[in-house]
Amino acid sequence: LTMETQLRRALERNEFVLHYQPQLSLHSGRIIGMEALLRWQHPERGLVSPAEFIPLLEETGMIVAVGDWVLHTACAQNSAWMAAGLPPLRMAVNLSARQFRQRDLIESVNQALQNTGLAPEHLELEITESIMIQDLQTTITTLNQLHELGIQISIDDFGTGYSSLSYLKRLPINKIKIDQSFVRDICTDPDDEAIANAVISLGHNLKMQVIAEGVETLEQLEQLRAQGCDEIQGYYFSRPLPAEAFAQLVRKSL
Ligand code: G
Ligand code: G
Ligand code: MN
Ligand code: NA
Repeated sequence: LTMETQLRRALERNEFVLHYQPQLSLHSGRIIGMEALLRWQHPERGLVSPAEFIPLLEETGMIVAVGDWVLHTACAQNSAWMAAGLPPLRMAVNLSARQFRQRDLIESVNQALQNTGLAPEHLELEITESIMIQDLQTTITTLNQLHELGIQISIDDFGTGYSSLSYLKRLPINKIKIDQSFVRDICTDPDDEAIANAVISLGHNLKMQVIAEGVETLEQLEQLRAQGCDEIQGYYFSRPLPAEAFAQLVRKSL
């Protein structure tokens, strides 16, 4: 079977799963949200990373159907957790460029919220800088519509693409995610420390929150806290977890 056929079957056979990685506030020390990360539970190969199949989903356009499944599943899970008594958390979902450009994106997002009863402020959509530079006018319109729905918007992998600072000012962005490539050596490389400082100041001056990704050590956490970063995400606190393990971690940390 070709990979494409296998992926089509995976969706039909419900072989995709979401794992959830907690995001920690450096102000309160509490879990305030999570990022939904797609995995493929392959019958023979076990858990397959999205790095291996997202590019093909994008090429074939299947990312729209799979992305819809991700959106619905993540919203349903967040809604179920709240109904089960977990504190309100914000669920971040990755949007690929292709999904962002689909004509009925707003309708899909609205449907996901309606069908699951999730309040829009408990959903965050992660977009990349590449989205911002393609067809700016459409990007502005789409982001404004999402913002009007009450959804949070974050920029993923910030600093690795080609965003113009003037776009940041013109778009309704709530949060910047500092890419893990700048976090890795933040304690030893003065250039990375300077970049993180600049991104944190930029974000705060534009009234945005700043989260650092790929935090693997306490030293990195302390450094980021000292620099005024708002939130962290990374293996230091937790790897992405299956739903039940994530819920247990939240209950344990209450
Ligand atoms: O854990 P990690 O291997 O999960 O993710 C690898 C890459 O796949 C990252 O770039 C991440 O943004 C992307 N990714 C993970 N889940 C999704 C998803 O649901 N949709 C899209 N478009 N990308 C995802
Ligand atoms: O592209 P995006 O930022 O959405 O993808 C996040 C990716 O980073 C996922 O593959 C996720 O599993 C991975 N990740 C999350 N925390 C860490 C970490 O602390 N270290 C490393 N190396 N990767 C991480
Ligand atoms: Mn992401
Ligand atoms: Na990222």
